[in-house]
Amino acid sequence: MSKTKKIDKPIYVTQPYLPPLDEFIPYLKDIWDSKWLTNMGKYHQQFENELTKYLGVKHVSLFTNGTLALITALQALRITGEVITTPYSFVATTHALHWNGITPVFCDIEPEYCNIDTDKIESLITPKTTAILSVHVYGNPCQVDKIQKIADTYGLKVIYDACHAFGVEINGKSILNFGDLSILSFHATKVFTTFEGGAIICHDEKMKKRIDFLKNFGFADEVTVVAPGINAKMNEFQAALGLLQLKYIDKAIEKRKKIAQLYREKLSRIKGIRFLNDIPGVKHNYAYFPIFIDEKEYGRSRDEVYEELKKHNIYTRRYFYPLISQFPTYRNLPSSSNKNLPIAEKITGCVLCLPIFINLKGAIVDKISYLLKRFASF
Ligand code: T4K
Repeated sequence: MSKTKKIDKPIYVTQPYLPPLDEFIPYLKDIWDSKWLTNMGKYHQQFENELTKYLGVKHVSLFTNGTLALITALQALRITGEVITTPYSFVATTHALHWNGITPVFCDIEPEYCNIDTDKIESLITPKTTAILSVHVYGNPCQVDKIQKIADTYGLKVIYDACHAFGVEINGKSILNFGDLSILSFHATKVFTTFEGGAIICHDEKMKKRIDFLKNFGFADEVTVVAPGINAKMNEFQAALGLLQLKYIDKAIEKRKKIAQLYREKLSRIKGIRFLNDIPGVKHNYAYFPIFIDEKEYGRSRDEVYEELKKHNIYTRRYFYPLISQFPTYRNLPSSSNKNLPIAEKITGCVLCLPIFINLKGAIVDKISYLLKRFASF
C-alpha cells in the first residue's frame, strides 16, 4: 500500500483477536447439548486450572468482567476508609472504590511510564488509609518493591489493577504475584479476550474460597450464605473461549511486539513524539502503543493530531483523558486539585494511543507514521 493511498476501512485503536470459528463450534455444541451454561461448569473449571498454570500464579478466580472483579477484590480484603490510587486509568478503577463506599485519594504519576509515583504516596497516608490501589498502566509494571515497602511500613493492603497486564513478567515472574490481589480484564479490547471477562489472582487457598463465595452471592453451599456476595460469575461460553484463546496468546503477543517495534523504528525520526521503550527484565504484552506529543517541539497539539488522523479513517484513543479526578463524581475531592497532580495533568493532555492489534498490517503502521511526520509543523 502506498503511503499516499487512502485507507478505505476504519482502523480502530484495537480489534479483538478471535480464534478460528470452526475451533469454537465444538465447544458451543457441547455447551448446547449439556444445557450447562453457567455457575462454575466444566469449562469454568478447566479454564481456571489452565489459566493458573499459564500465568504462573497460585490461584485464579474467574469473573464476568474486570470491574466486578475489582469491586469484589476490595470486598474480599474488607477495605474501608481511604485508598491511595491513581487518577490516570480507566474510570472503573476508581468506581470500584466508590461502589464500596471508599474514599479515593489520588496520587500523582511518574512522567515516563505513567504509573503511580511511589515518592508521593507516603505524604497522602492518613489514619484512615487502608490500602494502595495501583494500576500497571499500559501493562508496564508499577514499582512493586517500593509499593510493598510502603505498605509494610504502614500496614496497608496492596491491590493491583492489572487489567492491562495479562502475561507480563518481571525477571521471569508473573507481575500478578505482587501485592495482595491482582485483577485482570478479558474485555474485547484487551490482549486476551473472552468477549467480556476478568479474574482475581490471589496467593492462598482461604482467600480464593472467600472470593469464590463473594462472586456467587456469598453461597458456601445450597443453604448457607456466608457473606453479602454479588453475581459476578463467568459463564461457560466465556470460559470455553478462554480455553481456546490460551492456544494462541503467545503468538498474538509476538505479533504485537513486531508492530510495536515497527512503530518505534518509524516514529523515532519524528521530533516531538515520545513513545515507551521496553524495560530490561520485563516481558511485555504490547497491549497499547501510547505516544506523547510535545506540542512545542512537534508544532501541533495532541487533539489536532487526533482529529487529523480521524480524517484519514484512523481512530486513535486518548487513554487516559480526562483524568478520573476530573469527572463530576470525584472532582471536588481535595486530592483532585491540579496542584496535587501536575504530572498526570500534563500527560493526560499529550497522550494518544495508536492502533495496535494482531491483524494490523505493517503498511498501515507505515501510513500512520507517515501521516504523523507530514502533519508536524516546525
Ligand atoms: N481497569 C482498567 C485499567 C481498565 O482499562 C479497564 C477496562 C477496567 C479496569 C475494567 O475492566 P472491564 O470491566 O471492562 O473488564 C474500553 C473498554 O470497554 C474497557 O474494557 C477498557 N478498560 C478501556 C481501556 O477501553 P472504550 O470506551 O474505549 O471502548 P470502545 O467500545 O470505544 O472500544 C475501543 C475500540 O475497540 C473501538 O473503537 C473498536 C474496538 N472494539 C471494541 C469492542 C467493544 C472492537 O473491535 N470490538 C469490540 O467488541 O473502553
